[in-house]
Amino acid sequence: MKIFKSYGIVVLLLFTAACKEAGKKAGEEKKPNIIFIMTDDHTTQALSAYDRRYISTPNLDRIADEGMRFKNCFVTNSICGPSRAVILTGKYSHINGLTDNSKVFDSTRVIYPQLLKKAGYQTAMIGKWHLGSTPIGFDYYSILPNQGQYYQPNFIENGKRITEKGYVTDVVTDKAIGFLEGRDKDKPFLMIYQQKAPHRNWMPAIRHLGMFDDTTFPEPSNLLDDFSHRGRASREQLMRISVDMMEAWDLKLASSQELDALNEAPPAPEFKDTKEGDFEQANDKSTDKARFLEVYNRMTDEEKAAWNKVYDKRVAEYKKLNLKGDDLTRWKYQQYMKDYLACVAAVDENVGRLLDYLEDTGELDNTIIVYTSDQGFFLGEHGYFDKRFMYEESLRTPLLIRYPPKVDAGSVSDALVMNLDFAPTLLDYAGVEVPEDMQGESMKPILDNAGKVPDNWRKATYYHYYEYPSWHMVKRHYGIRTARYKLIHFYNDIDEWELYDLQKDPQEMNNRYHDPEYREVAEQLKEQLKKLQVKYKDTDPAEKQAKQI
Ligand code: SGN
Ligand code: CA
Repeated sequence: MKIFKSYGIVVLLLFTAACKEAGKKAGEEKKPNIIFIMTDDHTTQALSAYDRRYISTPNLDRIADEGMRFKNCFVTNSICGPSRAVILTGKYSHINGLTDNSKVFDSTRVIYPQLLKKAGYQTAMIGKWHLGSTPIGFDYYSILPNQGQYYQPNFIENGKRITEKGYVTDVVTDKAIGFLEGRDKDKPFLMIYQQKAPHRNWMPAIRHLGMFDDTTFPEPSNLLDDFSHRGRASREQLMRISVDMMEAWDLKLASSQELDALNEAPPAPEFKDTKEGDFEQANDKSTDKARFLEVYNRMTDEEKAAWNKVYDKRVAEYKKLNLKGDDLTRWKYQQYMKDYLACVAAVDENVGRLLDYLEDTGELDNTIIVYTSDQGFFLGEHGYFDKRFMYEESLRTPLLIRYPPKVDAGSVSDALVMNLDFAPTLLDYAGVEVPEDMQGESMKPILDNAGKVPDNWRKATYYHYYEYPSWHMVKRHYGIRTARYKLIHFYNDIDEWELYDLQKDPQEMNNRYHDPEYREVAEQLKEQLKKLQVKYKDTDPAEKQAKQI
C-alpha cells in the first residue's frame, strides 16, 4: 500500500511540474515584440490611409490595411516633449510634470519601457527623444539631442556623443535595423523608433528634392481664414503661413550665391539654441539667414550642389513672380507643402524598409507595430502651420496598429482614444500589470474586437495646453471634445470660450459659444468638462487664477 501511495505522489508531482512548464511556455510565447514608431508633426492630412488629397504613403497604409486605423486619436497637449512624456508615463502633463517644451523630464518617474524591461523585455530608444534628460529604462539608446538635425545628425548613443553621415530619417532607420539585428534573440523586445521628420524646417532628403515640383496641391478652403467668426486666441498667434514663415529657414528662399557670400562674410548674429531656442528671436527676421546657413552647412558639397539646383530655381521664380497679398500666401503654401510632404516621403520609405526587414526575418507577425505622431499639424487650415491649438488638425494624431494575432486586418475604430492610453495598452498586451496611477485606459478591448467601441468606453476627451508665452504665441487653454462638440477655454491673459459643432462645422469656422441656440449644449459641456478635471486631477487654472487675485 505504502509503495503505491508514494508512487502516486511522484506521478502527481511530475504531472504538476509538466503542466507548469507547459503553462509557462505558453505564457512566454504570448509575449509580443513591440515597435513603437513615432514621427514628429506628421498629421493625418498627410497620410493616405486617412486622406488622399496630398500624398500617397503606401508603407504606412500597409500598417492600416493589415491592422487597425483609429479615426479619433487625440493628444492631451499638442506639443512635442509634453506629448512624449504623456505617452511614456500614461499620465497627463500636470501629473507627469512636463507641461511644456522648456522643461526637463524627471527621468526617475515610472515609464512603461522600464516596466517592460523589468518583465524581461530588451528595450531600445532610437531617434528623437526631446525630453532634456537622459533616457532611463533602456538597454540601448541612440537619441538626437534636442530637435535633431536633418543632415549629418548628431546623436547621443549610450552616453557618447557622435555625428553620423547621411540623412536623419535614413540614419535613424539604419540604427533601428542594427539594433534588431544584434538584439538578444531569447528575449521579447520593445523598440521605440522616433523620427525627427517631418518637423520644421522641413529639409527633404537629396533623392526627394524637387519631387513635387510639378504638383499643385489643393488648398484647404480656409487657407485665407480671416478669423472673423472665431475667437481672439485664434487671431493672436504667430503661426501664419502668410506672415510668420521665415524666408530662408522655412521657405528656402536663400540663393546659393547669397549663402556662399554669407559663408565668406564675418559670422552673422548668433541664434541662441537653448533647449527650445530662444523664442523671442523666433520672429526676428534678422537671424533668419544665419540660422538657415547653420543647417545648410551640415550638407556635404555634393548635397549642397543638388540642393542648390532645386532651390535656386525656387528663388528665381519667387523674384520673377513678385507676388503680393493672398497670391503670395498661396504660393508660400505650395512651397511649404512640397517640402513638408517630401520629408513624409522619406518617412514612408523607411517604415517600408523596417517592415520588409521584419518580414524577411520572420518577426513581422509576432510584433505589435504602432504608428503615430507626437501630435497633428496644420497644413494651411486657418492659414496656419504648426500645432498647439486644440483645433482638429493639431489635436488629432495618426494611430495605426498592426498585430495580426489579435487585430483584424483593415479594421477601423471611431473610439475616442488618447495618447494617454498607449502605455496601458502596451503593458496590457505584454501581460504586465498597469500601475493604478496611470490615467489612460488599455485599448486592448477595442483592438481585440475589430474596433468596436465598448459601451463603457469614454464619451469625451480632455485637453490642456500650457506653452505660453512661447514660440507661435498660442494662448493657454483647456477643453473637452466629445463625438460631436468641442468646448475650449482660453485663459491666462485672456478669458474666452469657443464652442464648435463639429457635425455642422467640421472646419471650426464658427464659434457658437455666444449663440443662444447652443446655450444648453455649452452648459452641459461645461459640466462634463468639470467632471473630467476632477477625474484627471487637474485644478481648473482659471479658478486657481481667480483665487489668487
Ligand atoms: C521649434 C520650432 C517651432 C516649433 C517648436 C516645437 N521652431 O522651436 O516652430 O513649434 O520647435 O516643436 S524652429 O524654427 O526652431 O524650427 S515640437 O515638435 O518640438 O513641439
Ligand atoms: Ca512635434
